[in-house]
Amino acid sequence: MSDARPLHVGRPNLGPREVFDRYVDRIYSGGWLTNDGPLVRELEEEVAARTGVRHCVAMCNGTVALEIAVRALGLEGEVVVPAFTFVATAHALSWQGIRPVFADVDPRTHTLDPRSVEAVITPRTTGIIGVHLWGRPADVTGLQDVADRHGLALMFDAAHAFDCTAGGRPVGGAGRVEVFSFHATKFFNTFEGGALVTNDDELAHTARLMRNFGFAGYDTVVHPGTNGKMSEIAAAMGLTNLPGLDALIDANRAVHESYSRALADIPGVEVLQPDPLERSNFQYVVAVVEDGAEARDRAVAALHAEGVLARRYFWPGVHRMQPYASWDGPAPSVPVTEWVADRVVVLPAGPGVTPDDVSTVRRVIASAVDGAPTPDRPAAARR
Ligand code: T4K
Repeated sequence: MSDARPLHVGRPNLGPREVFDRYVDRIYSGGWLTNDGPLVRELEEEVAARTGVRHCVAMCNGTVALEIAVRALGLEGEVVVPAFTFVATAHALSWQGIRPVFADVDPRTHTLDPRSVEAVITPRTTGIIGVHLWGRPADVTGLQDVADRHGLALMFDAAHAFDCTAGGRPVGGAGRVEVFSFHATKFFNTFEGGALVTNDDELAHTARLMRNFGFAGYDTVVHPGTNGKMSEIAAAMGLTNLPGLDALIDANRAVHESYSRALADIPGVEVLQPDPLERSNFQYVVAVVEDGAEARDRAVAALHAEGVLARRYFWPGVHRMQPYASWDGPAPSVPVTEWVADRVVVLPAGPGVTPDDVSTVRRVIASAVDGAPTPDRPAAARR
């Protein structure tokens, strides 16, 4: 590492402090802190415009937004989800008494494979949740086709995919509803936060009611609901960060390309590439160590020893996490998920990463996986 800066995944993208301060001044002078405040409304308008959808309903986090989306869609029984995702995708269902059924992912994209979805549909299935993992769009057309043929509701967990495209269109308008996370570690953050976006007027109306305990007026409750509201300070952070996103994508892309070049000559290590036909936010630099879990974990440990906090993510697959691992019945057949979960390492990314940092990461990984010529280990000495 080039200096004592922390080099880790999940470093927040922060807009200018003076802009944030101006929003804080507005909060202080208005005395309005939460409950559908003016900054939340402004953020919702901006997000809806940026994603090209009719409705954005801002929420306190992505998980609650997923839970509300699931309820607003009326899902029940079983819902198909990828086994390779963050656990919140499945928990948003089981938390509400719905059974997540795990399907496999495509090895090239790490997103839900429509053929695998089709294989696990039963008479109890009511929906499918695709995940745009790492910001790479799921196979929206293939999943919609499966959903249509079986009469299922399709929604997307777009937690990673703000400002990305799917089929050339901004992520946000596919399926019945899509859900973003604006967590601190995401491309676009509001400290904690999230949003449900949809072109369905009725669904948006229901989600707004559910977000606020089902209140339809001052003392009129028309629906069961929860507290999913975004606060004004969270919206202030969002409004501060939005204008910088285009520049952030450029900076993220440069770092992604730099890693891709640097790691290209390490046999058995590959940096996952975004779809060249889509816009990506390049928030995640995902390396795949083909030798398997042992080599991958060696690389992660060696990086940690150098102060580089790279992470394996979503290991060992959600189907192997509780409570799902203990559920009765045969274990889901998700070989690609298991292959990928054993091999993925997410590297520190973002504008703070320097060429020196990338060289360090390259040197450490090469040496740990024992597969590349490095200054201290020439090619001839390798196995
Ligand atoms: N669906 C998907 C596909 C998701 O990935 C997520 C969330 C959700 C749904 C649910 O959305 P939310 O309800 O979270 O809005 C993180 C996040 O907590 C979580 O938002 C995210 N996905 C998940 C993939 O990762 P951890 O376990 O990685 O967090 P933690 O505390 O270990 O931090 C990771 C790294 O980030 C560390 O290197 C430290 C750094 N960091 C973290 C925070 C919070 C900072 O530098 N500053 C910070 O403020 O979970």
